[in-house]
This record gives sequence, C-alpha cells and structure tokens, in this order.
Amino acid sequence: MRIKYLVLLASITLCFAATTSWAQDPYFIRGDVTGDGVVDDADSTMMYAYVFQTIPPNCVLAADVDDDGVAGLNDFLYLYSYLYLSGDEPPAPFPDCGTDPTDPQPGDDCCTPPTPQGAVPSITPVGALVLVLLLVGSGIWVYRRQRLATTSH
Ligand SMILES: [Ca+2]
Ligand SMILES: [Ca+2]
Repeated sequence: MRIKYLVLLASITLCFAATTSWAQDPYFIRGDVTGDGVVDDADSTMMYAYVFQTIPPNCVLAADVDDDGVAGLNDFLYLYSYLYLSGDEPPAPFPDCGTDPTDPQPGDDCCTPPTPQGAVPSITPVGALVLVLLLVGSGIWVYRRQRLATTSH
C-alpha cells in the first residue's frame, strides 16, 4: 500500500520535472546592463564602470551590446553611439526581453519575458515521453490487477 503512494508521488514529481525545460536560454535585454528593463544613461554609466574599472554589471549577458560574443570597449562604444549619436540599435534581444537568437551564452535571467495572451503551457518532448510511459505503465498495472483479481476467484 505504501509503495503505491510512493510510486504515485514519484510519478507526479517526475511529470513536473519532465515538463520543465532544464536548459532554457537566459532572458535579457541587450544593452540593459543595469537589469531594470530599459536601456538608458544608467546603462552607459554601468558599461563604463565595467569596461574601464572592471566593476561587474548587474546583467553580464547584456554587456555584449554588439553581439560578437565578448564584452569590452566596442560594446561600450556601440551603446554610447546608440544612446547619444543616433547609432544602430543593439541586436536582438532588444528592446524587449528575450533570448539570444544567434549564439546563446549560459547565464542567469536578467528579465522576465511577457507571457503572450492566450498562451498555454507547453510540454517538452521528454515530458511527453514520460507522460506516455506513465499512461502505458498505469494501463499495464490496472490490467495485471484485474487479471489477478479474476484468477484468484
Ligand atoms: Ca537599464
Ligand atoms: Ca561585444
């Protein structure tokens, strides 16, 4: 009887774990090194401190403003040009919160993406496989229980 509940608890836990994406690319806004959701003067100041004084920004991923894979002086100049000299916008994800579409780097989320209206939770392929296996396993377990019950009478 106890094992049945343990198996049920393990199955539910496995379902939750399997339907969660483990390797989600981090969310950020390119250039928003302060992590406050907008790219403005404060980001320029923080980029300056990062490049010239090696003070780490709040969002390291956002510091690669030109999306070449490294953060440095070019990124500060790119951000400065965008903010004060009508230069090009930073590449995506910009100006909205998102993931890097070209070369995602590992890191922590710096922003929360807006949930599209009407969106339903999605299931990962691993989650779908686990659910199918649980369904088949449950069917087999019920079949065997019924077969045992009918043969014991
Ligand atoms: Ca900012
Ligand atoms: Ca860069």
